[in-house]
Amino acid sequence: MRGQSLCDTRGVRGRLVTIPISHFCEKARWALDRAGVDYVEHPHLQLIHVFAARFAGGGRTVPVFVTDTREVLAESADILRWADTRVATNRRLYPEGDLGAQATALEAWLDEGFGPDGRLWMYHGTLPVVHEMGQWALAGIPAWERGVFRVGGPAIDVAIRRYLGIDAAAASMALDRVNGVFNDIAGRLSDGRRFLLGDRFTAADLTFAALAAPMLLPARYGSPLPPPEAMPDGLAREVRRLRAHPAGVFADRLYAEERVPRASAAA
Ligand SMILES: N[C@@H](CCC(=O)N[C@@H](CS)C(=O)NCC(=O)O)C(=O)O
Repeated sequence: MRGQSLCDTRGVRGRLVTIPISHFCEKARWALDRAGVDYVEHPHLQLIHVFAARFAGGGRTVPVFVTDTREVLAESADILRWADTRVATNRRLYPEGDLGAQATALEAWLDEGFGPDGRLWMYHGTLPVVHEMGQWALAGIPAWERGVFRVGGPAIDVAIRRYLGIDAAAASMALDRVNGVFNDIAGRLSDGRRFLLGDRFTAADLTFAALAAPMLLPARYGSPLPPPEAMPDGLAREVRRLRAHPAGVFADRLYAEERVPRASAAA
């Protein structure tokens, strides 16, 4: 739990169950932060998150957002839509009409392939050095779960690999597909437009930038991420290459211009 004690929930509009470094959780955090929603984050270790997600009323994935009226939103896209009801019409991530439909379609495409592919590639490279990732992977998670991480290193590696079907061949194919998405995004922007669907920031832009985080390690991410120097060499090389790619430069600009920090985190 961040920026607030366990007991102090005054003014809280919801609770967000996360794996803190998860990019799907970042996607939800970004939308909630942008809408100025006050919420408490409940960060958990990978695999333990399944119990936390179920306990909150969701499925086996995070983010899960529980609103102050006890509505349970267990898909990041549903959290974005809920957050969108809290912003002025001209700032909506899903504008009315065709633009909104296009934003929805691009978001779904990125959620389906790009998100899982980037995660698989990143885990394949970092699981061998999982203990060196502790200071980032464990940000804000409960003490007993940190204990599980410390004693369970090799077992965590095996368990996550099995759970997500990670091996060298899968990681290499995932990186190929990630490169394809970066090229696709760059192609969409090649006519000089400011955002993926024109001159307005939508759910498609937010989703691309958040889900690109394993490849770009943005400094303004809503949970601490390692710098490239802390990553294994092969990963660091790819991060630097993709940061320089036009789609990487675009995501970096979105983080600089659109990623407002969480209101209560600054307090
Ligand atoms: N479609 C879901 C995907 C979320 C997702 O894949 N979350 C990951 C963390 S990055 C997770 O919980 N993975 C565990 C699992 O798939 O069981 C969403 O958009 O919320």
